[in-house]
Amino acid sequence: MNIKNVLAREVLDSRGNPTVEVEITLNGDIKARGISPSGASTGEKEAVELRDGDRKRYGGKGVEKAVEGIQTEVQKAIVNHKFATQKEFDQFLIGLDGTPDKSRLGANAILALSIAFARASSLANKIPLYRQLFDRERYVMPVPCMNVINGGRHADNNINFQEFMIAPHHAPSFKESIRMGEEVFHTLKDLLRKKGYATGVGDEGGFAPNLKSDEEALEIILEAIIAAGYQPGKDISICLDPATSEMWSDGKYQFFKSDKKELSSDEMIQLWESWIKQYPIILLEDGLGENDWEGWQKLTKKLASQIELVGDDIFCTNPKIIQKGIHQKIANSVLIKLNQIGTIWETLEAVSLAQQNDYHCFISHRSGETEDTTIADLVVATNAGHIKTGSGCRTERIAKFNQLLRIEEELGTKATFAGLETFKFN
Ligand code: 2PG
Ligand code: MG
Repeated sequence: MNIKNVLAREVLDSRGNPTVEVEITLNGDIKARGISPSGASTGEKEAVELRDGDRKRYGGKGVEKAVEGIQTEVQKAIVNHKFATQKEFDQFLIGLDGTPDKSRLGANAILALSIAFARASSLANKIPLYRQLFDRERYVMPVPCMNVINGGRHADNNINFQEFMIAPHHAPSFKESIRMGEEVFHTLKDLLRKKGYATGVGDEGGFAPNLKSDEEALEIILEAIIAAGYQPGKDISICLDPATSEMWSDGKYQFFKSDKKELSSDEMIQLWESWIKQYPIILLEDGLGENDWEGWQKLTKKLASQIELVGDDIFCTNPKIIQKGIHQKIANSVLIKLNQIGTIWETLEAVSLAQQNDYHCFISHRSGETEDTTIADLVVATNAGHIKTGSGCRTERIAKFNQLLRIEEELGTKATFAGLETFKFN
């Protein structure tokens, strides 16, 4: 791939905050774009976004410096250069940046470049992006884990935990699975309205009502699943991301919204044990915080044989940290977010390390998203079997579902739907 030109610009994410878009042109005038997403409940060890800090523009969130770095330094370094593979391109950028956390050029700049290069390569090779990322005979279509009730840092309501997801796994295809999910989503809206709750949505398109408790979120989701004509546990189960790093302070978990209680690490584990007994929960992400490794070991020992325990903030999609986690028997699954590590190649490295060690990979969007649908192709490429990319509305979320519908159609008999198996451990 010979790079003819690279352009960058400041565009906006789904929260109306600036982010970086890159356009790469290859020889032969093949042109492709990439846009970086952005998180709100970020892990401490994530690759660093470069933001201007000039409070007169976008409250300091502008990305003009990141754009300028691409237009000057990166452009000079990559235009008229040949890169044979994604690895070569991404390693070149990592070397050019020169910092361990990509803070000089910015992970937002580097990821947008990396995505644009992957897309340009797929166009040059005349293959779909998922095949460019990983060429296989057969692919697995993911279960969409839809975040139907938003709380925590993603909504201004009184729910402490960040994400209450439904996983419509008992379906013959992705297409049917997303239909089931949407039916529950709409039924849930009617139920909330009937109960006098607000039906406005949070950052990821899930409802953000003021409920009496976090448990009520589970109860009302179950009610919606049944009212939509499905059986909880058999057809549709529940996945949670309470994002507890956000609650961890002074060695305790502080509930910062409704019922301002504090729980110890052991008490949090007890809470999860009781919820798992009571509700059809099959996946728990960030059930404990990123700085509670001891708690995580206990949690894993207790619950890893029963459900998928996903590490998000604790791993930050970073192969070095994932390796440490595997060694210390932390979790049994890794959340995969492109911009936590900052390049496509390192993301694929993180996935293969996890999969080689029998960890699951749960592919994820960020709460600040765009029309870029790369994660839809990524989940198919990696055969990861499940994705979270928001709820049943908001186009920056639905764009990924729509891309998955196209991919499933294109793959035809070369694809199978993941189903409940994808959450199980042998
Ligand atoms: C998470 C994500 C995505 P954010 O915690 O898993 O749902 O949120 O992008 O704000 O980190
Ligand atoms: Mg998370």
